[in-house]
Amino acid sequence: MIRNSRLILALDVLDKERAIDLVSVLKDRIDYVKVGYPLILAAGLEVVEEIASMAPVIADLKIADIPNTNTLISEPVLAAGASGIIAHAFAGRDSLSACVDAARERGALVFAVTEMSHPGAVEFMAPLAEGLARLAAECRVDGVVAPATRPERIRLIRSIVGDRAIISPGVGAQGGSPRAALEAGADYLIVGRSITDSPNPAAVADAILSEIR
Ligand code: O7M
Repeated sequence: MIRNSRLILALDVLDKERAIDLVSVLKDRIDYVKVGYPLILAAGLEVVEEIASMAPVIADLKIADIPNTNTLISEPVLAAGASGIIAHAFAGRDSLSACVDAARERGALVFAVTEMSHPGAVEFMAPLAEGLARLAAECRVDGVVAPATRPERIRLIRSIVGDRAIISPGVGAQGGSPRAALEAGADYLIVGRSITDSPNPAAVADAILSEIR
């Protein structure tokens, strides 16, 4: 993985021109752009191709279906130029492996979600997170998603996934601290609204970068 800034921009905006403007301004400050359902549904899959021509894209479709459907979801988004895809681990070994296989065929990265960052994740995901992280490692994913809102959980998941990457959402708008997430073992911070909703996205990105340097 590219590792310069350790920032992944969550590009959850609905307007394609705004999305492209944000990437133009921010591309030298981030390692990847994470594009998910909001922008892809609003602007079409072509938006992945367009953004991928400016910065590496991780497609966040949180893929969680049967293996055959997972393959059918993964392939077009990889063909559109995504450098990585994100799948849920909870759908099980065969489903996650289908995403790993699709990514490998394209030389792309694959990440598995373990425990999510929002409060509701403690209801069902947290009790399963260690098993999900173990499964992700066994399926040879490149990395896992773990919550910056609960740095102690990043620490636990790090102890399971070894040197696989941990990408961590939940800083800023969801209340997590960039520095605490990295100190707990995250490799990358996924940051959306605190940058994209700001009147000065570059200044916010720069402030986060200086906090974590
Ligand atoms: O910084 P925010 O809160 O505006 O955006 C965070 C982004 O990370 C947004 O795109 C979420 O969908 C995503 N995310 C979480 O917030 N929590 C999770 O547990 C997982 C993700 C994610 O990216 O999963 C792959």
